[in-house]
Amino acid sequence: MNRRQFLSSSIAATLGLSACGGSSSSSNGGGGNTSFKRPFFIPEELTGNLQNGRMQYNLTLKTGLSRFLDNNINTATWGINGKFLGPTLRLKNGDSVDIHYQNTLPEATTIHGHGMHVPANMDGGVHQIIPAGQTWTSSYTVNQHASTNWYHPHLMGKTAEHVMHGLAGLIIIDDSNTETLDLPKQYGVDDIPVIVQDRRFNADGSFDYNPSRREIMHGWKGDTYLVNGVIKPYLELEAKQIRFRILNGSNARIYNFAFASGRSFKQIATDNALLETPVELTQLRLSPAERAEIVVDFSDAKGKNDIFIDSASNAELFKVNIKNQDASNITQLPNSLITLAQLNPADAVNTRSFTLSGRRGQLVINGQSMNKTVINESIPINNIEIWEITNAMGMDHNFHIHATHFQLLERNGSANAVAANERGYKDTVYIPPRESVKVILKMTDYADTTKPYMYHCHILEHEDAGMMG
Ligand SMILES: [Cu+2]
Repeated sequence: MNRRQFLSSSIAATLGLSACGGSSSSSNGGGGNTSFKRPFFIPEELTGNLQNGRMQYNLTLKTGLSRFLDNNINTATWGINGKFLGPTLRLKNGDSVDIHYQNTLPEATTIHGHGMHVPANMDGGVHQIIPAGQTWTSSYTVNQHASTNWYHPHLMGKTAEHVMHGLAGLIIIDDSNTETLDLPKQYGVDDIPVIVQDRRFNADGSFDYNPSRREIMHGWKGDTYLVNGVIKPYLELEAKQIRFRILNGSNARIYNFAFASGRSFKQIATDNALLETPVELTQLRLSPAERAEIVVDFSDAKGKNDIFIDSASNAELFKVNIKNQDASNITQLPNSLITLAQLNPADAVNTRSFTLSGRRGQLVINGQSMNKTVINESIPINNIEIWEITNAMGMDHNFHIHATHFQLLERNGSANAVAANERGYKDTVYIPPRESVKVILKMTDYADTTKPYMYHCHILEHEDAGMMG
């Protein structure tokens, strides 16, 4: 691997230096002749081992060599229990779990449970460092709705680089409500995990990740797309309703997911819970770290195929081949999925404002750059609060809050501007240039006066450049 190019100086250091030149990227043309030749990869499902009443999950962070490209070239990567990405952790609401992260990598990192409602010292944020050679255990009792969450590094100043290496995996939470619903739920068969990321490759096969100052400011974007770590795979499916659990696992790219045919689909879940009712869409926008579960009805498509695309960049992501035979275990998507407890703005006792902006070459929130030793905001437990978040810049940002979900009240001062598929539980929200959002939230269960949670832009280069508190 070309470590000099890949392991570039930290994002913050790059921003502090004068602007560096253009990237030395040598594009492989978005996967070129690898198109739809490789099977879709389904990450292993880890259901845990019961020990003394607690479910145990053993994860090993390690280096590996992955084969993304066609020309027998290896790419040095990091993975969890494998070469690239990690297994899907399957947790049940109410279970007590111990997730053991053994770090066999050459350097320290952290692993954050994104979307998980857990105590601050179990969150895996910038303060829960796992030194090289050591194991850190995240212990908690699962206490939230069924949802598709994920785990990824959160080391201050190094998150973008560590995720780029390959550290990420899904956490699927199940609960009793969701189990009773007639939803596709056979993992890897009609319930398909979809982690979408973008990369660039050097001629020697190594990842090319050496963001310039400009790329840090505008968000680093690759020219080649990976779906669960595979370039343009194909997926064989039965002609019936199929559920996709989609994670935008990219550093900065914002996707508009769609089918090449224009086929419509129903979104059934946002970041942290099912939607109350399915929302029909033909385009699904996800900014980095956002998740969506969708159900696509292929019962009319026996023997046909379709391509899942990013209509924002016109990229083909993967192909679905629908089997030319009758489907088994058919499901019928219900019209009513869940009743979500709604927070009432009239009950809010506090309003906070967060302005995302640039200052003297730094990316800041309320004028301040992330400082590990500063607690920027103290939120009383069970306070209902409204947070107004403004993107004061002419570039994309999003906003992620640890510890709890929120509900979107307004975009640019208008409740009507909140799309139907955003009216659910969220932990990350896209804020277009010069726009604002208003969300309502309540921190519950895990008061801690010393160990903080984070809030930040989830464009990883921005987060590493200080846009975090
Ligand atoms: Cu940002």
